[in-house]
Amino acid sequence: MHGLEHVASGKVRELYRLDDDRLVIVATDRISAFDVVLEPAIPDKGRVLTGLSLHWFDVLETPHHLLTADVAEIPGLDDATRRAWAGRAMVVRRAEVIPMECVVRGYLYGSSWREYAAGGGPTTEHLPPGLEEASELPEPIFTPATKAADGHDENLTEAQARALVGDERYEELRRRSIDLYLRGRAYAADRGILLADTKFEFGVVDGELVLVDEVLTPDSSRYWPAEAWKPGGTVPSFDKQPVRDWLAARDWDRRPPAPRLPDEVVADTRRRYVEAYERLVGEPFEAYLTRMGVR
Ligand code: Q0N
Repeated sequence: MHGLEHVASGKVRELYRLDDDRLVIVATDRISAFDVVLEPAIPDKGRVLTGLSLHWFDVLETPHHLLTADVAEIPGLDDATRRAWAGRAMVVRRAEVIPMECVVRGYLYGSSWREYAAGGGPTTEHLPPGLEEASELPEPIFTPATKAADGHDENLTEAQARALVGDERYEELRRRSIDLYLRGRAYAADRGILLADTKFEFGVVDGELVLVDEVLTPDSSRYWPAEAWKPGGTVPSFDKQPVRDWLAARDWDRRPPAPRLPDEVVADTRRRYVEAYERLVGEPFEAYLTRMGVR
């Protein structure tokens, strides 16, 4: 037992209250595909994602909400929880979260490609005609979305986004988001990984606009192996492709529950997450686990 008040559950993360000013985000090993949480979990996936967020907070040098990822600094945890949370928990400053997901896309893919191919919509309103699926965009586009009541993302037109947060805030969020995306993309490209698109969340603490939530993780971003990218069709996901391929071969109708993942698919997927960590951070994942007191 840890005694912290549970604040919210996401598909893969849990949020707790530490005190009036601080929250604890715990990344679990749950994995989702096609918006459904699968079983079993992927061992250490939450630690890979937390390790990647810590790395990006470190290298991006942008105002953010992270205070510490050292579980020794969380008061009142029993030994079992401290061990379970090591490497996967972040203590963060409580922010007033901006109610808009700041999506940046450098390539035309996924829901945005489908929208474009069907004749256009909010995410593609400023794009030229004649682009192919997975093509690199002339410049990154800011395609914000809101979380609808059912938890599904709803894309906003630029006018809707401006109305939601105000013109000044909109322009600040767009500038900060595109700048972070471009810097993250250049960093990843140097390590053989394409950052196709990503989603940032921001909040306000003491009047300052800070990056919150997870940052440039495989769950909030679309990472592609650089050598596998080719415009004109689908591109395999760096992390989840083994899961997607296995589910596709099973002919699952995408209604829960999904079929249970076999051990080989779980092991293969874990390797892909660990490889993403090692390529992006440039150290063995085991070194992260040791530093965080996990093993
Ligand atoms: C917050 N969410 C949405 C964790 C993430 N620094 C903050 N201050 C206040 N609220 C939030 C943060 C952050 N980060 C962010 N909800 C509250 C995403 N959650 C979903 C559940 O797990």
